[in-house]
Amino acid sequence: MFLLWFLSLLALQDVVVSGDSDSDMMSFVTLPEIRALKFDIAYYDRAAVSPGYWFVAPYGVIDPEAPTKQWKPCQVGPYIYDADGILIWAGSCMFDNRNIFDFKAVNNIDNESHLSFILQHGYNAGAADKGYGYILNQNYEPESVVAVTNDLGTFNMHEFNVLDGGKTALACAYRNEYVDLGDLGRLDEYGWIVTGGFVELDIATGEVLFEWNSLGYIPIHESVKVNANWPASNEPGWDYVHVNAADKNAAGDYLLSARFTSTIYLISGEDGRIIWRLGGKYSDFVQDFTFSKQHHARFVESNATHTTLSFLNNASDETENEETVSAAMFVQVDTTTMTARLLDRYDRPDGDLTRLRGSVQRLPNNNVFVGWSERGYQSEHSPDGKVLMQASFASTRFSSYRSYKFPFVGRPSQPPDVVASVYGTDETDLATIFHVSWNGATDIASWNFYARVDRQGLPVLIGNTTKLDFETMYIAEGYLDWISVEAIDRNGNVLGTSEIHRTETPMNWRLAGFQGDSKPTPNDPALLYGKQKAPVEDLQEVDEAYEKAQEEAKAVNKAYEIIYGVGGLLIFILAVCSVGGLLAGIYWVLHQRRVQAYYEVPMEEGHHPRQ
Ligand SMILES: *[C@@H]1O[C@H](CO)[C@@H](O)[C@H](O)[C@H]1NC(C)=O
Ligand SMILES: *[C@@H]1O[C@H](CO)[C@@H](O)[C@H](O)[C@H]1NC(C)=O
Ligand SMILES: *[C@@H]1O[C@H](CO)[C@@H](O)[C@H](O)[C@H]1NC(C)=O
Ligand SMILES: CC(=O)N[C@H]1CO[C@H](CO)[C@@H](O)[C@@H]1O
Repeated sequence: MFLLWFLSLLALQDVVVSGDSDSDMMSFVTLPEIRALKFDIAYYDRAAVSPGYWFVAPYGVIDPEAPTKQWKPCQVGPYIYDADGILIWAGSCMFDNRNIFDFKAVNNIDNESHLSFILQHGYNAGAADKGYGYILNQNYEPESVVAVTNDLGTFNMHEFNVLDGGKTALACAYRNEYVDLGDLGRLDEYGWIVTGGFVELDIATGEVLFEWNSLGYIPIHESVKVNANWPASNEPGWDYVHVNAADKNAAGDYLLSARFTSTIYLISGEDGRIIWRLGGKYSDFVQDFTFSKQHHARFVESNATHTTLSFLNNASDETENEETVSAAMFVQVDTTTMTARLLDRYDRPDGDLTRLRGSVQRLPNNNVFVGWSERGYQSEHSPDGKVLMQASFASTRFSSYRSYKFPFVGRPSQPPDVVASVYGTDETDLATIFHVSWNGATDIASWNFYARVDRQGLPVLIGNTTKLDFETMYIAEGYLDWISVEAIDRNGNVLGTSEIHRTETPMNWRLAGFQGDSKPTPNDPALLYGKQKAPVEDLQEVDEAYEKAQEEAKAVNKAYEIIYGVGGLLIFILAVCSVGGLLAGIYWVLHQRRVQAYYEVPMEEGHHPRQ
């Protein structure tokens, strides 16, 4: 009967989902305002990928949108997923659906996990809201909000690189300058150019501690994007360098990537002079590789004579390409011989070009994780170049400027979210359906479900289940009110406890298919789920029943999307099922009863629902 009911749901789902333009998004009963992007993932060697979570920040339109377009549910913003594409944190509502760039875990501040990102400037650029560099602690609370304190118009979107210790960070800086075009041999002519550089910011105050700008260091003719015969430009001017990444090494020198000179620069932290150029028209090195329009240049290692760098060789931009495939590159420059050699190259697995944006990361186990940006395309490679995994957003409408993988521990300051509702056709077949999630929490292995007779009543453990997805559904026998949940880690520790919630009831019980004379009253959970020891000989059976229940839970998890998508349908189905004399899911409830009735109410330390 349960199966029949479920199959009828699936049949209906086809009808429902085909008209649903959001099928590439996840939605949740517990967080109805959030639509999180789904990933399509292909694993080629699941066992060989590095442990860690994915950090992405999907955006739809690169420029801030008018506030009138912001009515939609929270979609755009920072997100964390696990390596199976299961959502861990949706930060889109926290930042009002605004674009977030360079979202990543920061594990170099102290011994705790942090997050950093750029909140893009507001819709009216130049107004008060110039954008910010953000650092969140592992409770998802802002620890530092770094504002633009100098004369720059916006917080540049390309880089927020928190340096070791978390005292300072690097950001890119663009300025419009009116200059003479002598660089191009046009001595008496003037025009506007957009210069590029970086600032090192004091994270506590936003004060600019060091600024470097291409003006006077990088001539216009070094650009691969400026044609020397172009008429002089009005403001803002020729985007002749387009810097997009900055880093700093232990010696205090800076690495700067400029996409439109196809050059990576080492810049002295002492006097700002360019120590060397790698790539582009005026490379200081004899190279055994080429690259162009690169992104995300980083120091991997450096000493007085050798520097190892990583970067994404996009090999293309919006209008042209120099190679046929983009690649993550690791190169070493040797300043004793002025040679640069390619150490490793990881081509984009689909053989295509990343024309804009992207990122490259060497992971702790030496795997390489690459964000190819468009549509959130990302891949992980073994050190010897095997593609272990590739994934991209199911939706074609979003990209992520960079994508990263990091270990991370998230401990949200908000309690878990739980929603429960009761259904049934008469007093004997009532069932309480729980949905639970905890936005941002890592390491949840299972959920414990509690009910009490009233707000002051003792919590009665009514069951537990493995966490399988961001949101977990659980069905318990009876009409349980005053419910709460506990998140449990794999060692049995309580990670967090929800508040006590009332169970939602149908607005009109009879319209919801309830056949009883009056509306039902909640059960006393202690009577339904009182203390009983599991007889030893039954344990095996309990395990089997539990596994089966879990399988069923997966199926039901799909079904509820319909139930909640079209509330009326559930009523219809319940009514239809009640004609057959069976409440939908009664099969489930029977199984659950056999399982849960055995569990003792845990009242020892570590299992108390914390209040
Ligand atoms: C980080 O942990 C190490 C080793 O446990 C300890 O020595 C160090 O003091 C800690 N640092 C901070 C900033 O807490
Ligand atoms: C600098 O690094 C290179 C490459 O790792 C290494 O061969 C060289 O010995 C290092 N030099 C010093 C002084 O440590
Ligand atoms: C549920 O709780 C019981 C008793 O504490 C435990 O043995 C079992 O592993 C738990 N099941 C899950 C899925 O956590
Ligand atoms: C590998 C790749 O796509 N490289 C391109 C990156 O962008 C620069 C500049 O736009 C191109 O010159 C490269 O060919």
